[in-house]
Amino acid sequence: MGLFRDQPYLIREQEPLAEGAVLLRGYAADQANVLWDALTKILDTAPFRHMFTPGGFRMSVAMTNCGDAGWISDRSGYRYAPLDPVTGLHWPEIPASFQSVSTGAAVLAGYAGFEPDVCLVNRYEPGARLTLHQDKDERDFTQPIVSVSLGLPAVFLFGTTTRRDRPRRIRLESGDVAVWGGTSRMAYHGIAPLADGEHPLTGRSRINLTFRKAL
Ligand code: MD3
Ligand code: FE
Repeated sequence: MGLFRDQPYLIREQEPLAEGAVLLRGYAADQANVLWDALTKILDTAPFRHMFTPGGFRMSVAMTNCGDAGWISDRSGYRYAPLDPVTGLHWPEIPASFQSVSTGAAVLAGYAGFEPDVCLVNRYEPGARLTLHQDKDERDFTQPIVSVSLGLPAVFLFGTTTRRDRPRRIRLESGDVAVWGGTSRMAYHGIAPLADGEHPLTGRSRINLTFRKAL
C-alpha cells in the first residue's frame, strides 16, 4: 500500500488500451495471497457452481459472487439476484481486501467515485472459455467495471462495440488489474480457452474478480 500503490503506476505501468480502458499490469500482485485467502472464505458460504445459459448450455466457467447481489444465469435469463439460488442465503460481503484493490485501481484510472456493490468471481480450469459478449445487466453503464486476474494466464479478447470487429488478444497474468469505463464499457469481450498449466497460488486454474456497480 502507501506510496507504492499511489505513485509509480501513473508513470510506469498504466497501459491505455482504448478510450476508457486502462490496464494496470501487476497492480494486485503484492495482494494476490490476501485476495486468495479472502476468496477461500467466500467459498465456504457461496461455493463455485456452473450456471446454465438461457439456451440450456452449461457454462465452462464456474462462478460465485459476493456483495449486495450476485450475477446469475439460468433458463429464465441473466440477472442480479440478492440471494444465492443454490443455498438461499445472502451472498457473502465483499471483503475489505477486495474493496481496496478495486477502488484503488479505479482511482488510478480516473474513477474516484467508484463504489462496487457486486463482485462476480469466475474460475477457469484448462479449456474453459467465455465467448464474446457485452455486460448489459447492470443499471448504470456510466459506471466502470474493474477486473482482477489471479493464477494462470489467459488471453483476453477485446473487441469493440460492434460484434463483427475482430477482437484484439491481450495476455492477462496474475495480479493484473483492468478498468473498463467510457466507451470501452460496452465493448464485446471474452476469454480464449484456458491453456493448461500450474500456478503456485491457484493450481490448475485462473480466477477473475469483476467489481461492478450493478444495482
Ligand atoms: C470489458 N469476465 O465476468 S474480465 C465477465 O476474465 C467477464 O473472467 C472476463 O467478461 C474474465 O463478464 C473478463 C475483463 C472485463 C470484464 C468486464 C468488461 C472486461 C470488460 C466489461 C466491459 C468491457
Ligand atoms: Fe464480461
